[in-house]
Amino acid sequence: MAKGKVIISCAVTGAIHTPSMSPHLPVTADEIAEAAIGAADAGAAIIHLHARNPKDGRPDQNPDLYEPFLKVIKQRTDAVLNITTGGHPSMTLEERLRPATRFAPEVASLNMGSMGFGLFPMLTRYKDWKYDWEPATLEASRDLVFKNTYKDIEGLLELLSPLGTRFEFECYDTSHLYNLAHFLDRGLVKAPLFVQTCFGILGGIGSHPEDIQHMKRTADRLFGDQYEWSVLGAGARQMSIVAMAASMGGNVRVGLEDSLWAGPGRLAETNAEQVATAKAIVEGMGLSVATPDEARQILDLKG
Ligand code: KMH
Ligand code: ZN
Repeated sequence: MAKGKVIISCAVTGAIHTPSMSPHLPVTADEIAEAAIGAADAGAAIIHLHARNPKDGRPDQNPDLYEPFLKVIKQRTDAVLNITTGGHPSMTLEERLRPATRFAPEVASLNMGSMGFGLFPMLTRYKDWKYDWEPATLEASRDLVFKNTYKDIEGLLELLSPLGTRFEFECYDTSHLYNLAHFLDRGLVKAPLFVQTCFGILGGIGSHPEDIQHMKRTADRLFGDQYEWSVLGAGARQMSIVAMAASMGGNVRVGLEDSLWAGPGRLAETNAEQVATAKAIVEGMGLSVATPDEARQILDLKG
């Protein structure tokens, strides 16, 4: 594979942002499909997907809600589809695994450790926003553990690896990189590892440039040439993290799951807009963006 190919992933809706935070957050199957197709057309090779209940926008892991948008996205793009197994931190593991188990996607996310998951700063930081599903979800979030024990991770690998699904290993701090190295040592995961380092989630590492360098250095030391590095930045620093990682040889993830913003005080109107910005940053550095088939080759996906 030619050097300098950057894989752009786009996470189009996620489970954390709520409809009242942005009118542009995709909620229905049609909206999620349109968002994904727009992102793929704009240059995203991988689309990371969650479903929501169309009635109120809550994250929902009912596979029947995934089916219609998966079908349309497959018909209209050749993007690599990546289904969440994280769901929402308040869901049970069994619930979280239902869609990936049913659809055996090329890629599924795999969260590499348990952590506090701070949803509540949204309310205090953004005073005009309300958390749509309070009090239960917001109050519960103060006491919430995003549970990803060694047993959970092992069970997930045993369930999905035989289906040919490979993983976006979501690592929110250096401890998660060490957890991944542990599974590599035990032969339960195999290279090339697609390591998604996540910055700026309360409960994980921050989004300072030194945090990004530290995660990259640690991953380099643990995995050498056995991994592909990607970054995602939660919130307003999304694009500066894209720029920094691309300049350091990384792949990037954008999308409304991780940030609602297109610029200071300006909401992104589409996922495609963020993908186009990321692509311009990458190409402005003289690098080029990987096609879905190039991403398949780089990450050794089943296709
Ligand atoms: N929004 C990311 C920081 C998952 O879907 O498995 C977390 C995520 C988890 O993407
Ligand atoms: Zn996700």
